[in-house]
Amino acid sequence: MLRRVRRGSIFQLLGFAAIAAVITSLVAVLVPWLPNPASDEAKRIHFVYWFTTVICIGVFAAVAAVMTYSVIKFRARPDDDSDGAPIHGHTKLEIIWTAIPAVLVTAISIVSAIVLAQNSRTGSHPLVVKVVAVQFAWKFTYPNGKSYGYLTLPKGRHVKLDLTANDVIHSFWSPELSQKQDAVPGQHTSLVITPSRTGTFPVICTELCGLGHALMRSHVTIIPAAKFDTWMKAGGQAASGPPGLAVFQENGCGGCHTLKAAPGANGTIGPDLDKLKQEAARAHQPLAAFIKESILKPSAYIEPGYRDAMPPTLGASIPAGKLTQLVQYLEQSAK
Ligand code: HEC
Ligand SMILES: [Cu+2]
Repeated sequence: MLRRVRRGSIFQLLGFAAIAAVITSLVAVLVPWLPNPASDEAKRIHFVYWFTTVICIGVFAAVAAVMTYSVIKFRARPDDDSDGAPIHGHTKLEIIWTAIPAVLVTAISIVSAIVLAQNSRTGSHPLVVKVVAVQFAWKFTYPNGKSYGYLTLPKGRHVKLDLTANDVIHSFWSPELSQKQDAVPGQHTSLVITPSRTGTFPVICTELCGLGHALMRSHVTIIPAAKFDTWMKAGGQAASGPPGLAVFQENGCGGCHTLKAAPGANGTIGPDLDKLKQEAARAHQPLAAFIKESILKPSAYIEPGYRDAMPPTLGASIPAGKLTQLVQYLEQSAK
C-alpha cells in the first residue's frame, strides 16, 4: 500500500495536513479559551495548555490528512463489488505510530511534573492566609488576625493559602489564577499564588456544596506590594468605622447583600439590607429581633422573592459579643 504513495501523493497529504493544521490553529488562537493570567502559577499552567494544544494540532493534522487522502484515493468506484486487497498490516508503520505518541505523551507528563513542582514552591517567607469555607461563603484570615469575606493579595509576593471547611467539602477557584484546591472539613490543604498583575478577579466555589453553591462567590483583589503593607497595617478597609461593620466585612455578608454603609457590599443574592425596616415590618417582627433571627436561623423566615440560600451555620460561627455588635450596626444603619 505504501509503495503506491508517490511524490504527487505526498504533496497532496501535506496539503491536507496544512489545511487541517491552519483551521485548528485558528480555532485555538482566535477563540479566547483562557483568561488573562494573573499569577506566575497561572502562566505556567497556561504554558502546559499551549504545549499540549500544539502537539494535539500536529497529531490531528496528520490523522486528518491520511484519512482525507484515503477516503478520496481508495474509495470504491460505483459498481465495484470486488473484495479489498488482503493486507496484513505494516510492522514499520505500526512501530512509528506507537513510538511517536509515546514520546509526545511522555513529554507532556514531564512538562506537567516540572510545572507542578514549580507551582508548589512558596519561597522562604510566604504570606500565609487562612481560608475557611462555609455554606455558602468564604472567610480569609491574615497573619494579623483580621478576617474578611474578600481576598486581598500583594503583587509579586509568594502567598500560601491554608484552606479548610467547617461543614462540607468546598473548592477554591479563581479563573485568572487558574488553580483549584479543595477545602475539606478536618483537613488543611494549601495553594501557592504569586500574583503577577493588579486587578479584581472572581473567586468561585467549584465543589457542589448545597443549595447555595452557585451563590458561593467572592473576589480577589491584587494590589501593589507597597500598598499591601499599609493595607495590612491599617487593618484593611474595615478598620475605620463601627465595630459592627468589621464583623459584617469579616463574614462576607456583603458578597450576598447590598448595604450602602459598607464599602464593597453590593451583593444581590440576598435582600437589600438598607431596606431592613420594611422587611422586618413585612415579617411582623421588631427590627432587632428580626435581624438576629435572620442571622442565626435564616430559614425561619424567607423574604419573598429570595431563596433559602443564606449560610445556616454562619450565625453560630460568630461569637456572641460580635453578633450583638453586628445586630446593633444593622439596626442603626436601617433607621
Ligand atoms: C451566600 C449568601 C449570603 C450570605 C453570605 C449572607 N446572607 Fe443574609 N441572606 C441571604 C439570602 C438569600 C437571604 C434571603 C432568604 C432569607 O430570608 O433567609 C438573606 C436574608 C438575610 C436577612 C433577612 C433580610 C430579609 O429581608 O429577610 C438578614 C438580616 C441577613 N440576611 C443578614 C446577613 C448578615 C448579617 C450576613 C453576614 C453575617 C449575611 N446575611 C450573609 C444570603 C446571604
Ligand atoms: Cu461551596
